[in-house]
Amino acid sequence: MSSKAPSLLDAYRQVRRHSEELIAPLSAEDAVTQSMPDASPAKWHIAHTTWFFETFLLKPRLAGYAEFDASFGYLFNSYYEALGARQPRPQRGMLTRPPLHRVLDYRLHVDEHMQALLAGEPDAELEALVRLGLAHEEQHQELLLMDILHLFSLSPLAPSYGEGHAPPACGPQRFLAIQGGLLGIGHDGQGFAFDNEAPAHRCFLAPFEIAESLVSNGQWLAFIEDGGYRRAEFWLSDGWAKVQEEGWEAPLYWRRQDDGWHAFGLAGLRPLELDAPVLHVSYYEASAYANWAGARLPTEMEWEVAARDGRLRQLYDAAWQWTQSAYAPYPGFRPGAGAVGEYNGKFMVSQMVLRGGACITPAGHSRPSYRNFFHPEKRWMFAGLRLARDLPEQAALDPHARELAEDLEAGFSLQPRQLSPKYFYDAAGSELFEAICRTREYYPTRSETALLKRIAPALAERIPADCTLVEFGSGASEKTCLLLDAAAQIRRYVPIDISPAALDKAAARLQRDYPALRVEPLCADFTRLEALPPALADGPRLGFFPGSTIGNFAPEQALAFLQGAHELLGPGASFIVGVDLRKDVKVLEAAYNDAEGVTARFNLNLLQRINRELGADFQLDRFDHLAFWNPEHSRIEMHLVSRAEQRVRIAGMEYLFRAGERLHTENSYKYAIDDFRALAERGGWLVREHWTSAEPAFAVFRLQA
Ligand code: AVI
Repeated sequence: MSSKAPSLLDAYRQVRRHSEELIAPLSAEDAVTQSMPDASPAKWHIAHTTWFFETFLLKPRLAGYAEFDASFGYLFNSYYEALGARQPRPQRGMLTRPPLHRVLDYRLHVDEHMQALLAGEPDAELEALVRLGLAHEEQHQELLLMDILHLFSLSPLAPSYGEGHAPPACGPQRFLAIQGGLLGIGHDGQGFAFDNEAPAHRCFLAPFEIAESLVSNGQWLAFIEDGGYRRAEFWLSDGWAKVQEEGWEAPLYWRRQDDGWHAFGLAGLRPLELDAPVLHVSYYEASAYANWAGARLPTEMEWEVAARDGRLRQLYDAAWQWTQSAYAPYPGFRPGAGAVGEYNGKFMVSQMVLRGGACITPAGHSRPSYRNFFHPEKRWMFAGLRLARDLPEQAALDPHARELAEDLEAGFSLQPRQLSPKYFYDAAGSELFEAICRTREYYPTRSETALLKRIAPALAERIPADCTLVEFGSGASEKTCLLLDAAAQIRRYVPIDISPAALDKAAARLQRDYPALRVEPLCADFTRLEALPPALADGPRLGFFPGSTIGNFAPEQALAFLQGAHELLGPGASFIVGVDLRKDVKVLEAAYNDAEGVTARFNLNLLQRINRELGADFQLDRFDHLAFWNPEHSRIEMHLVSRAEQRVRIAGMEYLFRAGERLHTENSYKYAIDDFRALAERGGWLVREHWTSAEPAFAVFRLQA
């Protein structure tokens, strides 16, 4: 079997044959009766689609073509003003003449001549018109089935047209998050589309979520049972008026019988299938249902963006889906020249857009940009609905979470994605960091502690009386005791930390162990602190920044921090800074890849925190910890690596992580003595002294303002 797209002539033959197959189950009486002004008899549909080819293709383009019947222009013109007077639409059912067999002869006549027209290589304009004629005929194939169903629904015999047009069942009613932004919609000109789908253009969408499946009969039943058709609060004003006027109690073809609800369809009257999509509801009903369900209808732009996302079910094979968009031209829309320009353009008012496709839509007829449209009260189409909801605005978050959300949004828009390591230190993260410090491989804490013990007397000698000790990123304040034990002249202690839990715990312990000390904890991001509260820091000041936390800043940030600390601590202050030193790569890499996996848990805890604080859905087992030495930048880098392609929802946004994609979570710069000395001096400090620990080497600097 060839997988090639059919030639134009083959496509023509297939579409035309399908129309004839559709009328095969009908009697001559079925084919001529008009059940309401909106519907047309089947005979009229198959004549009108033939008239389209005769009028727009054969007459203007096939030399010597003789019109089949001069009266047919009046009988089978639908709405083209440019082509003159026509049979009024509500009276198409009066056309008992020509008889059906003459209409079928008309089809044969036109088909023969179309074959002659398409025998050569058609030019682009001819091909475009034929494709329009075929798409038009496919629309009428669907209309024919809609109209037959309406006709049969009025028959006391409840006839069956036939099997084979059932929609697929609704699946899980999950909502899928779609990231907003400036997004493209509309047809890009590749392949056939109707004029109303163009021009392609961009529109701004706020983040939203949209249901994976359509609303089911079962859900609709719950709406009915909850008084949905009797409670004005769910309805638009026009819709409520319509419900009263028409006495609507259920979708168009639902019938309440002694043994429960039934639905009439092309296969006849059947017990209601609860997991089938609801069909034959008006826009007004769809909108009322959405209100009742605490949701809304999507806009047509949202629908199209979501359809292109690839995760929605029942897009084209179940029911047309009402949108909350009024049918209007796209920016820059121009109708085609001549009578075909009347095809779509003149209907762009008072109708609502439906997207997707239905179980009676010919296969392959629709596409993501397809715009169907009907008046809001119409119900005989195969119309259903898919719900949408706004995603909570970031404003709903508390200020801390909002800051995280904003930093995350900014960092995740970079390539590679990144997030500041300051977010590691929630309560669990602070404890995990303490656990890292106890691992065999993580030497900085041990090296620095040993060094501080050794030099504490020397440091104490240089600490002035009545001094205030200000510690940046104090965490558990463990190394602080080494200074406090050696220098009783320290009167006040100001630990500054971003984690309230760690801060409270450490402050309480120090207050207990050093009753003469005034402990004044300050919960803050010390990189953003512009001044110390005056009451907290009178007298000489001593800054303390151990642990090589300065290594978590990029060199320019480290410089800014040193300058800021100079300002904050003020004239005459001293500053004790711990700095990890460059060394053997094996030692460095082992320190960030401990065998127990504590560092990995610390790294992954960042995702846990985002889940908790921003309602995100990271699955921790779908990311790996990665830490390695980057010699070019003289730093250890930590990342989280996505194990597979996955989507993560965070604070109303959705992020795609490709397999192997990294989230950069931390840098830990390692210095040479001279490099740090130069940096401190650029930061405005005098480097008074430095000491180096035993291997693995770590340095402590004493700076003077
Ligand atoms: C706090 N900071 C100095 C530690 C470091 O070594 O960069 C944080 C850390 N990250 C992984 N292990 C420890």
